[in-house]
Amino acid sequence: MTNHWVDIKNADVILVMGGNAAEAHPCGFKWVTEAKAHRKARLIVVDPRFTRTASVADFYAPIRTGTDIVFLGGVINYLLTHDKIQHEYVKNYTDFSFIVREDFAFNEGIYSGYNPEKRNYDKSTWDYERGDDGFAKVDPTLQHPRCVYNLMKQHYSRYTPEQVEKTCGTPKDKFLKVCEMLASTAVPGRAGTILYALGWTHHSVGAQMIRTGAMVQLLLGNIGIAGGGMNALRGHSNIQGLTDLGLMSNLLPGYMTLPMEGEQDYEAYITKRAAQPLRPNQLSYWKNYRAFHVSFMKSWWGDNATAENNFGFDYLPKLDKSYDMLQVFELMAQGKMNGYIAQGFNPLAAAPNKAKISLGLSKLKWLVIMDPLATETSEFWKNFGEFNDVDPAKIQTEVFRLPTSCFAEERGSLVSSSRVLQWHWQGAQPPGEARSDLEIMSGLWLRMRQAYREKGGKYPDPILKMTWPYADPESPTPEEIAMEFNGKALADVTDPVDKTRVIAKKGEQLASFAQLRDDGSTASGCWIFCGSWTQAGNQMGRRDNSDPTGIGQTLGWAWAWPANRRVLYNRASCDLAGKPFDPTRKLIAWNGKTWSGPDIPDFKADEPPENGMNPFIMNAEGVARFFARDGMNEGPFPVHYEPFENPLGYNPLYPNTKEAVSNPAARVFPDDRAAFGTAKDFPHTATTYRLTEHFHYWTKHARMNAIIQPEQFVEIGEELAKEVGVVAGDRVKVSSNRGHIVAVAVVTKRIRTLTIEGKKVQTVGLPLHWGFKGLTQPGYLVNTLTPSVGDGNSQTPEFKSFLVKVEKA
Ligand SMILES: Nc1nc2c(c(=O)[nH]1)N[C@H]1C(S)=C(S)[C@@H](COP(=O)(O)OP(=O)(O)OC[C@H]3O[C@@H](n4cnc5c(=O)[nH]c(N)nc54)[C@H](O)[C@@H]3O)O[C@H]1N2
Ligand SMILES: Nc1nc2c(c(=O)[nH]1)N[C@H]1C(S)=C(S)[C@@H](COP(=O)(O)OP(=O)(O)OC[C@H]3O[C@@H](n4cnc5c(=O)[nH]c(N)nc54)[C@H](O)[C@@H]3O)O[C@H]1N2
Ligand SMILES: [Mo]
Repeated sequence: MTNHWVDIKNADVILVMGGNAAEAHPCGFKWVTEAKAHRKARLIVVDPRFTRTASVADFYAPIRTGTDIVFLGGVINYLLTHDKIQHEYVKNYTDFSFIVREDFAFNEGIYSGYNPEKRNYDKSTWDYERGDDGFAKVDPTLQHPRCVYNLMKQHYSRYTPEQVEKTCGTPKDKFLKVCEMLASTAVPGRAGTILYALGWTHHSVGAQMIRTGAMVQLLLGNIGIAGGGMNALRGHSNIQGLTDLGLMSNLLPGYMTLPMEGEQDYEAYITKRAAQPLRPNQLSYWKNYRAFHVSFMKSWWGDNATAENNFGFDYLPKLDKSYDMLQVFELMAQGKMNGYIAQGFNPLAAAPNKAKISLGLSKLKWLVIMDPLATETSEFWKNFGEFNDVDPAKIQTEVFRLPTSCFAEERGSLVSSSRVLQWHWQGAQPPGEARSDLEIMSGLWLRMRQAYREKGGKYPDPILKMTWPYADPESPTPEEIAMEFNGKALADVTDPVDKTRVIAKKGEQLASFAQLRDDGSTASGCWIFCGSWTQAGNQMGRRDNSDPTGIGQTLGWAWAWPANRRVLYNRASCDLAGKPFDPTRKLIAWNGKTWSGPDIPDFKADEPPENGMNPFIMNAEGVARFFARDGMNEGPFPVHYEPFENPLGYNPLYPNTKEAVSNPAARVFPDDRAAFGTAKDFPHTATTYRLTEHFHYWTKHARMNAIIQPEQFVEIGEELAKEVGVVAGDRVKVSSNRGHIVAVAVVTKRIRTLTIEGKKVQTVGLPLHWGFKGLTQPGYLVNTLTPSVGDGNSQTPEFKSFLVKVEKA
């Protein structure tokens, strides 16, 4: 989240789109209720289904799955053509005035630089024109035909209300009503927030859907203000912590990135990431990348990381490609992997195209399961009759099950969607032979190191030179790990201006990432967590919920990254002179000498507004980007592409294209493409989702949950039910080109027939929670049906839009 849970109460308009907060985030949803009760906030829900969130909304609009960019692009078009934008904000704090290179182009769904064989882009034309001074050129009058404002206006001009109705199936009047409600927040003093989750991420254009939402928020001046923001409602209780700590295959802690194979040179690696400012007088905060990165390597390799060996850069793996879930299961299916550790992960149930997952697992030599429960994956080789499709006689995979404890049986910190690191304490002892993940991983690591010591290996240094500074090496404590993530001074750290003044003594915990150095004198496992465990102790354990201004800025409650800041980009809540746009919901202001709170300023604390530094200091341009100059793989402005399995067979926005029907830069492996079906055989559009009564695949092991939601069901609309001759309670067979499931039909008014390009489209709703382990009725796994195709940036699977056929079983 750019903002935080409690801050939702400050919103005047709340758009829940691409998520179902009332059911999947019921505790956090109370802040929506607060906003409605105390601010008369209007809640809008846009979802293919009339969800329980929709049932308490002020306004609901239906949408076809996978078409949110058309809808949001339509909102952008509406805001621009009706002049419903926060002018002062957009003019000063975004890239509206930046001039784009002349050779940048966009034609029928494809941007300049496309390579159809490789299915990727050379992004060099997606950039600004530079002046002789090296800075980006701007035209503050916004007259230049290639300034971002004009390009964007042109780009979204075809996203009209009529087009939205035809492509999304959202009636035009309903769409316009949503536009009007959102537009009411374009004035200073009114705030709108967007809450989203998987309804946006689980698409082959998921990251771009989120981007389009962020663009709407920028036009309205809703980023950086109380009650505003782009708020990702994260899934598992610590999934925010997972990405923060770099547990994605291409990341390092604190959103630093691993080097690629071609990046063997340390200076080049750093220069590429430590962006120089693109405008005069601008701070580009990533210029500190080297300090964060060196401190990170010091934390891993200690005294073995020296200036002479680039602090151990050679020890870091260099990637030939990203090793995300889809990639890993592709390699496994090709027989290119020997072993796999599934730690707190049930891929047979959770990953797309189950047949491919079981094929891959069957080719492994060994599979390690670390889990408190017996998962489907841990018994994938057993033959569960009709629910499983493997022949155990043919499978050699050796499976090791290591029982772990569960979160309530250990202490440590969890990072919430609010970016708040909250310490929690152990509630119970783990049962039986269960051990904590920390202990199991340490045991594996120590034995691996021993094996390298004894037998050598191709390049044992990264492992042999790593520090392991824990009192009990077999079982490091959560406190030791947390202190290491925060980091400490390895030598006296001095003030950069007054070099005689020591700000952190050797051995002391650091107070903030501003104290990190690039000379090896500091260590920090995760720079954004620096400040969470200081000399004053564990900040994550704090429980002071006083809120001096009443807007939910409880800075004494636990600790938020970065720097205990609760609202990111909060400099943008003030005008150029440093006065809050909305004094009643002030986050920070310039008091003549410094920027000060109730929040921690997201800015240089003593930078006078008149110097002209811009608020978005994590961007080299200092302003927010409508034009994604780098970063996004399918282009700088989001474009509508159809889901890979779609009911139309063409792209209604760009009807003449063959290359750009679906995302031209999405990742598709050849065998997966061969497994796609078409609307001729699979005429119904399906989406998958969760229910309040279950948590994924674990709570079916709990008796109460198993009783309240005992069995797989499928939601279909009344018209589809009639069409296929099914009444509520009948058993239906749902098939895709990859397999089928059988389940109970729930016939509902909550899902309606949509008219898309003059054609009727039926949506099928598939909750995902059941399987063949646990106390619920044994059944199929929903991911038997889903296609294996990844978003162009995140490689998140397209779980939310694919084709099936429903028939009476
Ligand atoms: N009770 C419970 N709570 C949970 C979980 C759980 O298993 N059970 N899981 C947790 C996890 S890990 C996560 S990631 C979160 C997920 O939280 P959510 O994303 O809110 O959960 P989902 O139910 O997967 O999907 C949300 C909604 O997206 C809609 N949708 C599908 N396709 C589209 C589309 O193309 N456009 C739009 N606008 N909407 C679409 C679906 O109809 C559904 O209502 O929930 C977390 N909370
Ligand atoms: N079709 C479809 N597929 C989906 C989704 C969808 O919406 N539609 N959602 C996707 C999403 S967002 C997610 S997050 C995944 C979820 O997929 P998974 O993460 O694989 O599923 P879970 O059942 O939440 O958790 C996996 C295991 O973690 C174990 N566990 C719990 N606590 C601990 C612990 O402390 N240590 C260890 N080692 N294990 C523990 C649980 O017992 C459980 O078996 O599913 C994805 N798959
Ligand atoms: Mo999730």
